[in-house]
Amino acid sequence: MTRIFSGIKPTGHLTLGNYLGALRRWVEVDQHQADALFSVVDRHALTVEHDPARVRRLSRQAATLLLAAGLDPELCTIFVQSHVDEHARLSCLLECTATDGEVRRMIQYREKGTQARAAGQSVRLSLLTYPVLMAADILAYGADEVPVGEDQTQHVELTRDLAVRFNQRYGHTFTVPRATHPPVAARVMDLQDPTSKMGKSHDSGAGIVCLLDEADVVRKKIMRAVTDSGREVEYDRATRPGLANLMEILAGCQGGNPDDLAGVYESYGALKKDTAEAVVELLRPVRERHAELAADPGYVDKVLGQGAERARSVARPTVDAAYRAIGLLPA
Ligand code: AQP
Repeated sequence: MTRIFSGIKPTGHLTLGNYLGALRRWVEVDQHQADALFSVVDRHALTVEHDPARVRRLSRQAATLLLAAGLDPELCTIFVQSHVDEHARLSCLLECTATDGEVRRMIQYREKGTQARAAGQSVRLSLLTYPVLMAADILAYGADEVPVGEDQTQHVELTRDLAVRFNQRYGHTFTVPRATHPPVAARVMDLQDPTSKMGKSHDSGAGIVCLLDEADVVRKKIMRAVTDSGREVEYDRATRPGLANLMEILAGCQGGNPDDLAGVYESYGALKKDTAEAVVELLRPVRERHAELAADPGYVDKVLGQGAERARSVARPTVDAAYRAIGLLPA
């Protein structure tokens, strides 16, 4: 059976980008067709300036939202990364497999490092090594597939390179995984700056739709989305990124194709209105279920406890094998 691993960072409130780019497919497809493991990757949230209480709160909220969106602990494994030591154990071996040059090339490291310096903050060493920890997250589980948004493609490529290198040097230990992306809305853009990704840790609150935003807030954000001064509703990501983003969001909500929306709308206003209503309807059940689950934290804890136990049992043999293969004396 295909094994799938993917994760979500508790660096902010989960967004429509997380939902359309990753979470929805985990719920609708992956958990039914594969042995799927989904993790709140909390150690990744420590790679930038953070507030401990906020990370704890967001980790619980992210886990609750995974369940609210429809992940079923009877069908898949849901857990918190820091509850499973195998990630850290493997990460240190992969740091001895990766090179300084290849991790410095990662786009996210360069972008976030620049942002931190511009804000007068120091750049944490963990920001540089974060893709290696992500590789450990994936390789520890022998994942065949990693369903992610397009922004994670480079990190999954690095994971593949590390798996191949380790296997060649020390003998076959890891499955070489591949990234998979949703057919539409694999990269939802910020509504106020449609040339940047809608990211949960980004500054522009008005450009980001959060899964827990009230319906009226969602409507307001979408109605105020930046578009261009043209009139025709055409789909062209390169020249009309704001419009294309709205068309992708609407197509993503409806399970259609953004090209098919060209010619359907006579004005940007009408497109925005339908997009807003589609998003409100998409998120309504998630918000309602989240409210129920948030009132029962004991249930969420139980799911996470059982998930961590299963994750450990899957990861341990592979990580032990990697320790032996690389030359460490068995305990
Ligand atoms: N805008 C997006 N469009 C499509 N997919 C997206 N994903 C994230 N943003 C979009 C996908 O959601 C999964 C979890 O994402 P994450 O937690 O790793 O990253 P994030 O939400 O992008 O959070 P940050 O903190 O704002 O991240 P940075 O600043 O590092 O980009 C992934 O599958 C991701 O592809």
